[in-house]
Amino acid sequence: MYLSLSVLLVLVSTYAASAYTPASTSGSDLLAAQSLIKLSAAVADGSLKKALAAQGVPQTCKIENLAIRREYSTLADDEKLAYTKAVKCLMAKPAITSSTLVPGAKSRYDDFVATHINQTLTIHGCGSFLSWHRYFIHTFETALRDECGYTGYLPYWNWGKSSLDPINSPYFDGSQYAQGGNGVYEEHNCSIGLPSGLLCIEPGQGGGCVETGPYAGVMANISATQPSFTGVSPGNTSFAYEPRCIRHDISVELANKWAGDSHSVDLLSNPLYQTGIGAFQDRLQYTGNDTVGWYGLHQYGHFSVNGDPSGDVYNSPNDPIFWLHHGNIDRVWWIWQNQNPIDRAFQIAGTRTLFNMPPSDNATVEDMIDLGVNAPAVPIKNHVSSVGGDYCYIYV
Ligand SMILES: *[C@@H]1O[C@H](CO)[C@@H](O)[C@H](O)[C@H]1NC(C)=O
Ligand SMILES: *[C@@H]1O[C@H](CO)[C@@H](O)[C@H](O)[C@H]1NC(C)=O
Ligand SMILES: *[C@@H]1O[C@H](CO)[C@@H](O)[C@H](O)[C@H]1NC(C)=O
Ligand SMILES: *[C@@H]1O[C@H](CO)[C@@H](O)[C@H](O)[C@H]1NC(C)=O
Ligand SMILES: *[C@@H]1O[C@H](CO)[C@@H](O)[C@H](O)[C@H]1NC(C)=O
Ligand SMILES: *[C@@H]1O[C@H](CO)[C@@H](O)[C@H](O)[C@H]1NC(C)=O
Ligand SMILES: [Cu+2]
Repeated sequence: MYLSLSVLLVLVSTYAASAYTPASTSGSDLLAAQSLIKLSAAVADGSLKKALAAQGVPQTCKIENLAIRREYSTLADDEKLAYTKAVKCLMAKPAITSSTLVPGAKSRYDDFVATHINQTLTIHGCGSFLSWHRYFIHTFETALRDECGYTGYLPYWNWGKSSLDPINSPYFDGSQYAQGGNGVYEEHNCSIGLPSGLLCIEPGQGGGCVETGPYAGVMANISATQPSFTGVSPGNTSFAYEPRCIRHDISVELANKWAGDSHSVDLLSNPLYQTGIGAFQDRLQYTGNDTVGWYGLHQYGHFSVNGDPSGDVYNSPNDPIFWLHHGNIDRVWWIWQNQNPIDRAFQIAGTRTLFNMPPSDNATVEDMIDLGVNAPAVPIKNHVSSVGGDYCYIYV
């Protein structure tokens, strides 16, 4: 009796794991296709090149060099493994960052984490958010290719696909083809959803170390900065070497409520967010105002993975899902921009500090984006088009 019950349980859990079906993202995929057509037209008739040139930005992208970024779940198994292998290669290479400046930086991967921590207060909730992260993920993609022999491009995580069942999804199912698994169960309290603090994230089935998937056993090296997950403490000093496991508590509740494709479609077509880049980027990054809570898709991605470092805005790139998540952040910006490629290319809104604290001047497209040891500083205006400046990529 006992035996047959456990056999049954195994069968049921095997069935449950293999029963994952992605939810439809046809709404936002259609918007992406429409944007691609508009972008192609603006390239073909020379109008985008002219608009970029008027701001002193060259357009050197040629069709034969065009990189195509694809949705992670559409990659073949060997392509997924090649991507993961390159990420792990960066984790195994020595850091460039000086160990005096950042004692916790042990790997090339950590160089990226250190840069993000260092600038967190001037690259989120402000004018450079979208362009800074576009340059950041592009630089990471370039490092994978130039330093680790990767021949593909950065994949992205279209949140809607895993909105019904994130834990068994190709991003998090804990197989070697995923970008992680859930953490082992560890008791914990709800986490406050930042920045509004209105919505508590109920504890899920994880909370402890991630012991499955290709990054099992990988240590986060640089000390936590502002952890929101219960039981994780900030480092004794910033940038300290405080190695610890990566933890997840993937939230099915958040995925169900805030990641469905209708949220992406709303962001990209509701007239409220079509008025200008300010309204668009605010909806993407907030979790509500003083009275009403929600999860913008940017906050959703980080906080639905939760744990450490995804629950720590500063250290979030220390979780490899960061790159796929920000791939899709960049993609939704790209879709939004290319709904009107000329008018929307150079739009910028917001100041130079997180939620304008302390108060600062408005950001401009002439502001420099500095990625520390990872890449040369380049002005924002060179990051406004995926086929302008040094960029040459599209999303499919
Ligand atoms: C942390 O440092 C160790 C070497 O001390 C390295 O093996 C590991 O990959 C680093 N972690 C990351 C995320 O780069
Ligand atoms: C942090 O930024 C400051 C100011 O730009 C820079 O001097 C310092 O080298 C940076 N530190 C790291 C770890 O990148
Ligand atoms: C959860 O919160 C309660 C009440 O504040 C506290 O007593 C308990 O230690 C917390 N549990 C964890 C795992 O942090
Ligand atoms: C902070 O320093 C204390 C004393 O050196 C040490 O016991 C503790 O483990 C450190 N904290 C972390 C998170 O490493
Ligand atoms: C908060 O957001 C809701 C929904 O968007 C809106 O109706 C309300 O007016 C906002 N309240 C404040 C104080 O901004
Ligand atoms: C900064 O931008 C805001 C919103 O677009 C605008 O109202 C304000 O006048 C700008 N401030 C300056 C000094 O240009
Ligand atoms: Cu960030």
